[in-house]
Order: sequence, then C-alpha cells, then structure tokens
Amino acid sequence: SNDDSVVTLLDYGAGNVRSVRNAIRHLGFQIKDVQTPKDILNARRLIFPGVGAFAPAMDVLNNTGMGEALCTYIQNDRPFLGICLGLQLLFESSEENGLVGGLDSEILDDIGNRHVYFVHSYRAMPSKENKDWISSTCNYGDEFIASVRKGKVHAVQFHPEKSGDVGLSVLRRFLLPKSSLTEKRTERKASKLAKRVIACLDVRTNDEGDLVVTKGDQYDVREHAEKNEVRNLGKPVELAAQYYRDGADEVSFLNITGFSDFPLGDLPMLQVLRSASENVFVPLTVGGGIRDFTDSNDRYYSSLEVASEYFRSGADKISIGSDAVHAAEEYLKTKVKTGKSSIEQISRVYGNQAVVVSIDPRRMYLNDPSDVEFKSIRLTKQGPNGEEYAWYQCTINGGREGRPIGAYELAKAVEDLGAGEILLNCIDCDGQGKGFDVDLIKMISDAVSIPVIASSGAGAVEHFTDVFSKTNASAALAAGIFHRKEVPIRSVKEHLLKEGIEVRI
Ligand code: 1PR
Repeated sequence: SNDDSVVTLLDYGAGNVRSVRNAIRHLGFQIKDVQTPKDILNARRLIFPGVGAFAPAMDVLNNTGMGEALCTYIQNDRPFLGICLGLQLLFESSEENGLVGGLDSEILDDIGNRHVYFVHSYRAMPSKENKDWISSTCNYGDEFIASVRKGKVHAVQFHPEKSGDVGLSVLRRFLLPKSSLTEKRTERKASKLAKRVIACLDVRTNDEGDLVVTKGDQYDVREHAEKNEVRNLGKPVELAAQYYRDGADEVSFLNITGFSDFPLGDLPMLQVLRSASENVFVPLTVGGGIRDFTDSNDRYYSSLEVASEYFRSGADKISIGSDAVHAAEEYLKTKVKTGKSSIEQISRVYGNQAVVVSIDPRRMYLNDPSDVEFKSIRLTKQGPNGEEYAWYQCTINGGREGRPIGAYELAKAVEDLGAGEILLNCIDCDGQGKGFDVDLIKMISDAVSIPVIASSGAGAVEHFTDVFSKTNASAALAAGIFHRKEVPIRSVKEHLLKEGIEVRI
C-alpha cells in the first residue's frame, strides 16, 4: 500500500470510534492503529477521535506513554486532527505549552453556513491566552471553542464523522493534499442551533425469525387481520441508509422486545448497528434492553457492559426505557444517588450526552388535578368525558405495565441522575398521525434543561412546525410517515425552513 493512503488512528478504547473508521474508509483511506507510542511519532498524519470522559482518557494516555508521544508529535507541527475530546485534551496540554498563531483553518473551507454536529458535556472557552489559535467558535449559551488550528495541528469540537456531507468534507480536506482539492472556499456565515429531525426504526424479530422494522398503533405492532402478523415495513440497515441520504439528522433504532430478550443474545441487532454505521454519517442511537442482566448460565452483565457493546458496534448514544423508570422510582423514594443505576454507570464512563432516556407515557384523564400526587396539566383539548386535566403515567415493557410515576417526575429524576437527553413518546398519539402531544411536550421541555425529542403522532409537515413553535423541543422524531413514504424528510425540512425554523439542509 502507498503511504499516502494510510492514516494513523489513536483509539484508546472508549466509545464509538467505529464511525470515524468508517468515514475514513469511505473516503478511500486505510487505517493504521496506534499500538505503541512509536507509532504516533512515525505517523504521516494522525487522527485522534476523543469519545468518553476526560479523566479516563487522560489516564490511558499517561499510563501508556502515548500522552508524551502525542505532545512531541504536536510540538513538531506534524499533521494532526483531534475530534471532540481530542480537542479538549489538546487544549489542556496546549495551555501549558503555549500554542500560538494560526487564525484560519482551511479544513473548514466547505462549511459555509451549513451545520455540523456537536455532542458533548464539556467545552473549552475562549480566553486571552488561547484566542490566537481559535479558528471557529460556537454560540450556544456562551461562546465556546468549535475548532482550533496551529500550523498542521487541527482540532474540532464537533464530530465531522457525524455531520453528513459537510463533515466528510472536513475530513477530506485534512486527509488529501491541498493540490487535489478545489480551491473554492465558501464564505463562512454564522448559523444557529438547528432543530433536528429524527427517523426512528422500531426493530424486532417477526414470527419468521427475521429482524424487521415494524410500526405500531399505540404500541400494538400486529396486524389485525386473520394472521395477526408483526407489521413489516422494511429492513433496518437499508432504511437507515435511505433516511441518511434523505437528510435525517439522526437515526434511532429501538429494539422493542429488548425488555424480554437479552440484547447481547440478540446479536443481529449488533450486526445491524455495525452495518448501518458503514453508510450513515449522522448520529445513531440504539435502545432496548439496557439493564443489568444475569443469563441462564448465571453470568452477570452490567448495563454498562451492554451499553459498551452497543457503542463498540457503532452507536453514538444509547437509550434506556424501562430501567430508567425503575431507577427514577428508587431515586425518588430514597433521595440517594447510589451511582449504580444504568443511567449513572453509563453517563460516568461515556458522558451524559451519550445517555438518552426514552419515556413511554400514557395519558390519564382527570376531572380534578388534586386527585393524583403527580404533576398534571390543563388540556388544550378535553378528554372523552369532558375531562379538563390529565397526568401522564410512565409505563415499562413497551407500554405493557403502568407504574406509579408521572412523565414529569421521571424527567426531572433522570436529569438529576445524569441523562443527557429525553426521547418523549406518547402511547395515545403513537401511529395516529394526528400531531404530537403538544401539552405533554411543553410540560416536559419546560421542566428540564436537557434536550427533549418530541415523538409520536407526526402525520404532516405542519405538525413539526407546531411542536417547534409551541414547545422547547430540540428535535422531533417520526416513524410511520417516513416508513410509509407519506412525507419525505426533505419536505419536513423545507417546510420548517419556510416557516423560519433553523434546520440542517
Ligand atoms: O424498555 O429499555 O427495553 O426500551 C424499549 C424501547 O422500545 C423504548 O424506547 C420504547 O419506547 C420502545 N418500544 C417498546 N415497545 C414499543 C412498541 O411500539 N410496541 N416502541 C416501542 C416505541 C415509539 C416510538 C415511535 C414514535 C413515533 N415506539 O419509537 O417511533 O411513537 O411513531 P409515529 O411517528 O409513527 O407516531 P427498554
């Protein structure tokens, strides 16, 4: 192999580096993995994708001598690209070493005013000392550093491997010699945080034993014709690739029978992730069955082990449903964070941003809010018997069992425990195509400071504008309308744009 086609990758073994690998291969390059510090010093170009939390990453680098090699490599101004935590780690050492100079970064030349994908719990702030090597910043709350550059050393806080075409072009500009790239440079303009449109694939094995994308009506996924089959709307890997091409900002896989089948026994789901991540360069979330588990041979698996397997297979975030309800109930009862819940364990190692909690609430109508101890709301549309209020009861096991906790109480509790995002379904609206439950979504998105994904009920482009204009939802998710090809993702985006809502096109 010709050396120019080889990229050295520093993977210290935490989180999903599969996507970076897939993106590099997709651009026609081969990967050489760093085994020893010497591999770093001998690299022609080095990519350091940082995923996971800061402290464990630093430990690994320091204990293996990689940290020192990395410092030398960077000080010698060798071609380097740090991603996400790869920027923050560089940042720490850079402060000490006083990186200066370099105001622009040609690897960002194709971005223009398009959006890139940020997912992180910590950030680096601009200061007098570092202002000279900042090549772009991001405005979200305060201004923070989006990328830095000095000489041949680049680092980006966002994930180019998860930012669609625009992200791939950042990688391409780093990897290819300048002469082979078009000189054209798009003018960079400020963009705002975009609302996300997410395609969701509910996956399960059908009665023939095939893994299929299915879709329920109020969580019932079986046909009501004589054969009572599991509805089959397509193949998971193919549909995910199609939604990526259509412009989905993220793709979610929910293993909807994960509560009863152990997901590490369900290897096809891991294979789905591995294959999907070869062609999908936006974030992938996977949920279903994430909990502590003892198998029939008495082998114990922690929820962290289950999640780790998902991350290794290509997931960027994991989503917890039933187990989050148990954890929240326990936490509200004892008021103690044990550190042992799945939410706490996984967020400690992979960061809060990698932990989504999926809530499956059912509307419970009330005449009088004081009838229940849970937070209720006054409905914009009365219940079937003229009820003016409702509370939203959390369920587990795919809606099969109601629990004594409301969606509001659950959302607040899981935010406290370290969840980084909430996927808010509504069983009553699921598959109905009559619009999102705006009352519910407003209540939850006003109550927490983590992003809320509105889900269940999308039937037309207007429903997306409705939920984004009336609530603080950061993203909207739909399944049925995309699977049945009733409304393409592109139409949703175009409509939102027309209505003045910022989206990634
Ligand atoms: O409890 O941790 O094992 O996770 C199980 C996961 O599977 C949960 O996230 C739960 O929401 C999901 N799930 C379980 N059973 C079903 C089912 O449908 N029988 N699917 C199910 C939930 C809801 C959304 C759906 C939206 C949008 N699906 O994912 O995609 O409602 O649909 P629409 O646009 O067609 O209205 P655990």
